[in-house]
Amino acid sequence: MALSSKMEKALNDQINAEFYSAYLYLAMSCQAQDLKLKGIANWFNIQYQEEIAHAMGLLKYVQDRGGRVTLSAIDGPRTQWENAVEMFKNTCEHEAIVTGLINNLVALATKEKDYAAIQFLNWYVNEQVEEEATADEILGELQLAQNSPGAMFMLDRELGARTFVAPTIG
Ligand code: OFO
Repeated sequence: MALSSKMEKALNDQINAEFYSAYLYLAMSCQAQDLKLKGIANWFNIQYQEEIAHAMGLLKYVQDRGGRVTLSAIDGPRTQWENAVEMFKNTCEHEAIVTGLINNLVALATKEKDYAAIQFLNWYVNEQVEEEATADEILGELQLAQNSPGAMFMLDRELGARTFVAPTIG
């Protein structure tokens, strides 16, 4: 079954949103580097790569369904945060917005009776649960460590150990 034009447009919009997420996390990675938080800079760099993978997963799906990929301009992200807590607060807010976007996509696929798309999008639904939980957990740890340089050092080191594992989407 071919993608409906509404579905095709919505998936293209989501490709753009995922690239925007990548851009936002790359900006956070650069800010963390400026703040000498190398581990957090690494964590956000991996997050940037994850978001690119999310965009590419959607892009491939549009193509697999015989749709047309239309790339559009990516908005410039915010580029300054005071500290790591502010960055992770922003991450939590941003992921909640993305969860809303994914939910809207599922709602549209349901309305269009596009059961294949619902199945595919399920991966993203689960991924959002994971992303929101992880960001929330790190925010909590950072808030605890905020006033202790030693604890912050350890946490930064821990976040520096994150490596990129290409996700298997769909
Ligand atoms: Fe693509 O999950 Fe974050 O935004």
